[in-house]
Amino acid sequence: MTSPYRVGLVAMSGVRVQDAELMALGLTLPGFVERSEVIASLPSLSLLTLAALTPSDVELSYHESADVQDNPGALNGCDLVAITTMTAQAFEAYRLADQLREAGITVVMGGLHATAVPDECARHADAVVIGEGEPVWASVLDDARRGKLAHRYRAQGYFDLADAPMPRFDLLDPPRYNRLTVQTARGCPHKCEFCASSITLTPGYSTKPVEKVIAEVRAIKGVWDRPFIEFADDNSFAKRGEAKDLLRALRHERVKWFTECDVSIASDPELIDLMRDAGCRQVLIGLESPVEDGMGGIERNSDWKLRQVSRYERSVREIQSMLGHTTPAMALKYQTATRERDAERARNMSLRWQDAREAASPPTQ
Ligand code: B12
Ligand code: SF4
Repeated sequence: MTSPYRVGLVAMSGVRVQDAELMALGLTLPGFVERSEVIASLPSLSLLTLAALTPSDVELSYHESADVQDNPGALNGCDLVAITTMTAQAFEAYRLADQLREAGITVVMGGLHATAVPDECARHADAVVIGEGEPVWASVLDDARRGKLAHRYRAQGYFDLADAPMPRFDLLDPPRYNRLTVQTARGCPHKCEFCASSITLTPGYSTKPVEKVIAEVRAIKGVWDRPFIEFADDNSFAKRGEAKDLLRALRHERVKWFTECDVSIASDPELIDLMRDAGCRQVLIGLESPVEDGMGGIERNSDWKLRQVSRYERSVREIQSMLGHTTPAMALKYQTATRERDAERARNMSLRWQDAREAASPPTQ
């Protein structure tokens, strides 16, 4: 009898909050350090998704990088190891990949970092997957098993989230995580010049059908009674009608959740009411800068971000007052000679917003 083909999935989890320059300017990123303690343990939804698309005769194992980084021997029985990459942990991923290949294990890399710099990743992997994984993963495995692995794979066209498989949450050891993720939307209708997000994977904005999202939430509840869910979206709620349908359905699931969206929700009180009733406990909104200087041209479709800055403070207050529990965040863009002044203004604004947040009821999770 031949032994099964063994595939190890390695998630480069964890959080990186390191910018000595920003710290020297006095920025403390209010709320982020606390948030990072909660979320650092999130598992990799990309790998759980690929696992769902893996033929049943392949033996799968899921690993967090922290467990294998200094102990690559844990992956010794694998024929192939798939590593998901984020730029912040690229060097750790490369080191692990190099060690595995020296041990004769085939390494495949994919994810946002591999998509951004495939040539660099190719120096450390037998194959690099560029873009969305769903359309090509089965071919990667099939080719690898036949000894015909190509160096590059790139999805043709774009994956429709209506075809999304149920992620293999059952591969996880739930007690080690604080939250689990569900993706309700991929892409973003905006196009910010610095964005390394799922707009890198898809030029459009696609949403997952409501019934699929609810099925995933229920699957999570199957492994974890009272989960806290993080939506792995860049910009939830951009399609308002569908978003409201989802929120109405989510209300009955009685779960608490966090998501990322844009500041336009402030002008839709019905949406915010639905979010609150559906269990939203935190939203993270990328404001980029507290001042208009330097914001011009950031959003390439219509300078949408620049046009929002003057309303930021009011919008954040409105969202906080309606939602109750929120963690607004600024992804600050620092540039040129305005840095010192921006830092001062950001500090003031952050503190005022934090005051408002503290005045609201404390988050429950
Ligand atoms: C959840 C999340 C996290 C979780 C990650 C948990 C985990 N173990 O993966 C936590 C909270 C830990 C986290 C941390 C950080 N994150 Co984060 N995070 C996200 C978020 C919101 C969702 C990721 C996700 O699950 N997407 C859904 C899955 C299905 O999509 P995907 O991961 O892209 O995978 C698809 C393809 O890329 C591909 N694929 C992915 N991996 C692989 C592997 C193989 C082998 C193959 C074949 C294919 C493949 O197939 C998948 C299906 O199509 C994204 C934004 C986003 N929407 O992607 C930001 C995002 C990934 N994070 C980002 C950043 C900056 C960070 C931090 C640096 C923040 C910080 N300052 O600390 C840290 C760094 C973490 C690290 N270890 O390096 C950036 C990454 C930019 C970059 N170039 O890497 C993003 C894009 C947000 C943004 N807009 O800036 N994050
Ligand atoms: S609004 Fe956010 S997710 Fe959308 S393109 Fe800009 S930075 Fe990326």
